[in-house]
Formats: sequence, structure tokens, C-alpha cells
Amino acid sequence: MRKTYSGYIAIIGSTNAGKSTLMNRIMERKVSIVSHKVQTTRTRLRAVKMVGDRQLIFVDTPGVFKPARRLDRAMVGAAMDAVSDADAILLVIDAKKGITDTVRNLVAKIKGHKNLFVALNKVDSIRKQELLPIAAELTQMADFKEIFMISALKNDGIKQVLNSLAAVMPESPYLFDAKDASDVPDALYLSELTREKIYRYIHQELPYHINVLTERVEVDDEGILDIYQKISVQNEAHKKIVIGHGGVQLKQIGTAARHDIQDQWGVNARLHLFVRVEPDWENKAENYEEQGLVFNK
Ligand SMILES: Nc1nc2c(ncn2[C@@H]2O[C@H](COP(=O)(O)OP(=O)(O)OP(=O)(O)O)[C@@H](O)[C@H]2O)c(=O)[nH]1
Ligand SMILES: [Mg+2]
Repeated sequence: MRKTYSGYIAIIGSTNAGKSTLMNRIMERKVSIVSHKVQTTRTRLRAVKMVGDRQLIFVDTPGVFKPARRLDRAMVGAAMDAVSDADAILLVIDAKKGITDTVRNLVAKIKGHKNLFVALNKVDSIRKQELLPIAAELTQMADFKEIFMISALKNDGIKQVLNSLAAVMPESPYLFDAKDASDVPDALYLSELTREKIYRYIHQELPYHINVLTERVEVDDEGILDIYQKISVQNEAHKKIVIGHGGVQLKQIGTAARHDIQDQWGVNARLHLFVRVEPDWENKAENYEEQGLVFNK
């Protein structure tokens, strides 16, 4: 019988390093939401990529940072769990920021792993000669198999990453049906698309205090999806901002999310958004479970 190869690759790194952008670039479509803000990704998101006949299961993770809230702890916990199961680890570093304390701490935690790779990302925005000292320092820090210089945004250097990772995948039956590009539950995926628009249109800190939960998806006779989502905010003032004057803000969020859903899925959809004041959403298990996060009591 022909040999098959399949394994997990954890994409980890500081928040805002470009992990989700890289994940989407690898998949050639949007699997994971992206924003210019830190702490965008809140849970692990898996996507399956075939490189020749080798199966690569990528796990995008929340950025690692110093956790303060319960949600933060669950996010960082999800990232570290992904690492412990991984056949290979791809550490993503924002080359503009270089080796920060967070990166240093992270490397200390993962340095025993046998398939350690690092991608210096955002090379489009820094000069080549600035990369060399960073690379030199990294080789002192751990036994990286390879240091890639990439731009996830400009699609530069991605092929090399894929080929090198494919080469270290263990011999194994396929762990996922090759047709399943992503095992993100649809409800979560839909919630994520809306949450991304909240990050896009609502400024400053507010998005971090907001949660989106897909409560129901119905399909009518014409195949049009009715998607009902609850946007949880912490107080009346936040609700006002999310809805906006005369509802314009919520409309902008809803329209953008609906377009995205339609584009990504090739379906027609109506998106029904309800904003609810739920001061305690961060302390409710249901808001963690859809996202696959562990709710620590
Ligand atoms: N210039 C440049 N910007 C990039 C590149 N890759 C990602 N970005 C930008 O960096 C920002 C953060 O990207 P994300 O992919 O959300 O980062 P992340 O590491 O997933 O962040 P968290 O989910 O918060 O941990 C976005 O504004 C991206 O457009 C790159 O190669 N070059
Ligand atoms: Mg992310």
C-alpha cells in the first residue's frame, strides 16, 4: 500500500504577528479572521492543506500575551494546548517588532520540540539587512530547523514554508477527510465573520468586550439562509455605540458581514443581528463552548 503522511502544525506567536493572515494565505481563502488590532483570534482554528499527497493540518491560535481576564487565560491556554499536540511548530514573528520578551518566553516553552520552524513575517515592510541580526539571534535561542523570511500579506515565501513542513509530517493515515478544508463549525465561522467587521468598524477597546454568538441558521424554500446572531455587549453605552445613530453602525457591520458570507459561501443570506446587554458574557460557559474554548471555573 502507498504510504501516507499527515500531521498537525501549530501556528503560534505574539498577537498581531500575522498568523491568521498566513493561515488564510496557505488555504487561499479566509479561514481565520484578521484585523489590525491585537488579540483578534480567540480560539484554535483548524484547516487542512494537501501538499502533494501529504496532509498538513494547520492550527491557527490566539496570539500569546500576558493574560488578564478569564477570556484571556482561555485564549492563551488554547494556544499552548495546540503546541502540545503538534507534530511541527511554526513560530511567526513580526520582523518589524523583532524578538520581544513575549517571543523569548514563548521560545523557552517550545524549544524542546523536534520540529521547530520560524517565519519572520512582514518582510515587505522592513529592509533585508535588518533581518539578518534577528535570524542570527534566533539560531542562538533554539534549534530551529529552518528560518523562513515571508510576507503573508504579499504572498512571498509561502511555498517554501509548505514544502519544508510537508517534509517533516509523520507517516500516518489521513487524519482528516481531504475534502474537509476546515473543521470550524459553521456557526463559529459565521460568528467570526461578524466579529471581524466589529473589529473593522468599531474603534479602540470596545471589540474586546464584545462577543458574537450564532443562535440559529435557517434555510428557506429558495435556499436563502436566515442567520440569527446575538452580539453581547457589556452595558448600554456600548450598545449605543454598536448600534450607532439611527442604526447606521450596526447596518454597516451587518452588510459587510453578509457580503462576506455570500462571497465565501456562494449563497444568499439574510443576517439578523441582535445587540444584547449582557454584562457578564465573559463569565458564561456558552460563550466559550461555541468557540471551542475551555471554560475554567
Ligand atoms: N505589512 C504586512 N502586514 C501584515 C503581514 N501579515 C499580516 N499583516 C498585518 O498584520 C495585522 C495582524 O494580522 P493577523 O493575521 O490578524 O495577526 P494574528 O497574528 O493572527 O493576530 P492575533 O489573532 O491577534 O494573535 C493585520 O493588519 C495584517 O494585515 C505582512 O506580511 N506584511
Ligand atoms: Mg489571528
